[in-house]
Amino acid sequence: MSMYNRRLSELFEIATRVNINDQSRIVIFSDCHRGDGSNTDNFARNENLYYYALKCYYYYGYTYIEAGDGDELWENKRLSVVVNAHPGVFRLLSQFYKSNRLYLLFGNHDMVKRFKKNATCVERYFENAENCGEDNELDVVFYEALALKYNGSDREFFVIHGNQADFVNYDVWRLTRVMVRYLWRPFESLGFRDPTNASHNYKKRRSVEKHLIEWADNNSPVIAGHTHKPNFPKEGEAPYFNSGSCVEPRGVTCIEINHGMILLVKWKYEIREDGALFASREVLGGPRPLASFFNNNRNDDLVPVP
Ligand SMILES: [Mn+2]
Repeated sequence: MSMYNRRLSELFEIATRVNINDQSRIVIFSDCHRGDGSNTDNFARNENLYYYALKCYYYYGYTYIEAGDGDELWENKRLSVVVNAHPGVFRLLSQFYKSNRLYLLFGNHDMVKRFKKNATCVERYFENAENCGEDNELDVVFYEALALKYNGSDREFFVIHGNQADFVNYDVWRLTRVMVRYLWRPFESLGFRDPTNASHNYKKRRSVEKHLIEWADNNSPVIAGHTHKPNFPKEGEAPYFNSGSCVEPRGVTCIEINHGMILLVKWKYEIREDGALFASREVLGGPRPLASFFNNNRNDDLVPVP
């Protein structure tokens, strides 16, 4: 068993359980990389699209799950810079939070959220208030892993960022952050690609995907991000889903769970005859019933022989 396999299993054990059923509506985004609004902020070009999509999900009663790398805190040392650059988005996120429909996971680019003093207070995270309240009940919790427990059974979808299957972005993430911040950034502006980045480096991405797929094949369905490559498993493939990202030039992708079905969706701009732009939602994968991903009774193999 590989190191990654063991680590994923350990995280699955301790993951926060979230009950879902056939009435649940959930949307999973990842890798928004919300930045400072400058021209290095790749989220900025999709901000309106993302904002509109979120407004729809909020209106229709969805719970928002962010599977890591929501904020770009390698390029930006201060979260307040990010909050100030996208106030509308954070206002909307705080509405999800206030109606108990928000789960935020941290990834490698916002790993600092793991440490309490950085960004736990609601005011600081959503509104960038100078004075953070002392009331602990208002703290935003950042998770590393969730398990969506379907209909109270042991059928669970494992939600993680995915960097846990990526050595340079988990085991030595601080070192990688230093390299990216101070070494690669200047090269990047000359057109070089950061070699530690799973979304730029094809081989690296394949290796991360391989570990996640392997785990999903032997354990439970996985919903991850990190690679920026959206994925919806085809019939007969291991149940590995990827929500993609919000930093591609042409739209944002996400995973929807709606009344017992799961879909991969893309929000993008289209143009009408009269030249008006509009936001459209395209289904890239599914819908397929959640239950169909457990049909082969994977867990039966694990029953000990008496
Ligand atoms: Mn990542």
